[in-house]
Amino acid sequence: MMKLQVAIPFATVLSLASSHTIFTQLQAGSTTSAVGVGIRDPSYDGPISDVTSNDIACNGGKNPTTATNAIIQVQAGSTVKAIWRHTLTSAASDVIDPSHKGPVMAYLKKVTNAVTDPGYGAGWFKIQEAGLTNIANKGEQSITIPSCIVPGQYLLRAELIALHGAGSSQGAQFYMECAQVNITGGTGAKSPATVSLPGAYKASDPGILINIYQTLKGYTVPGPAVFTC
Ligand SMILES: *[C@@H]1O[C@H](CO)[C@@H](O)[C@H](O)[C@H]1NC(C)=O
Ligand SMILES: [Cu+2]
Repeated sequence: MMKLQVAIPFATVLSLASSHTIFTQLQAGSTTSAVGVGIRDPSYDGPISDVTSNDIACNGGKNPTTATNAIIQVQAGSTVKAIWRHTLTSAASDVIDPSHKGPVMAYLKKVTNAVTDPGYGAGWFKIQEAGLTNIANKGEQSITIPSCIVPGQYLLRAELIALHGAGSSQGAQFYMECAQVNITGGTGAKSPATVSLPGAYKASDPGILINIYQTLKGYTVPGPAVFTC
């Protein structure tokens, strides 16, 4: 729970369909993945609005995603960056329309095969969240990979929720993509509690059904608590 005072200019109510966003690249160590390499990117940048859909896990379905055989190597304990862009070809200056205010989050799911696992279902745990700050920082979302999880293949799901239309049911816009990662160096000392996607969110959650065009006394980020070692 965060105490925030949020003032949003009235003009930003006029959001455009063209103002969506995609998690296009992952920076891990000194390497930044090329667009579409190791991340299941959709060609269309539109949101998912139904939290009960399988598409809430790794997109796809409504916005078909492109498969990739690449797996991105990630060091446990390191901080990686999910890079968000308006479209697959947008420059760093074009992240998202400023009207799209809301939280960012990151989840991991341990999988046997990061290339073929469909993503949806049980096994997800949250490793990062940032309240209502949205996408400051030129679209770079910093995510620290826990040092105490078991090494191996995971899906890394970065998510941004835009709340400009969230005052009505199914008005929140969920943007997410899954990166296919191989985490090395984890101690395996802890086993995170997990949730299912779909399942972890309800359309009526206070962080999902919310009118942000008012002075907010606080904001409750949806989903489970962040796992820490
Ligand atoms: C994951 O990393 C380990 C340790 O470096 C390596 O042995 C293994 O081949 C990697 N697996 C994949 C799928 O990249
Ligand atoms: Cu949008």
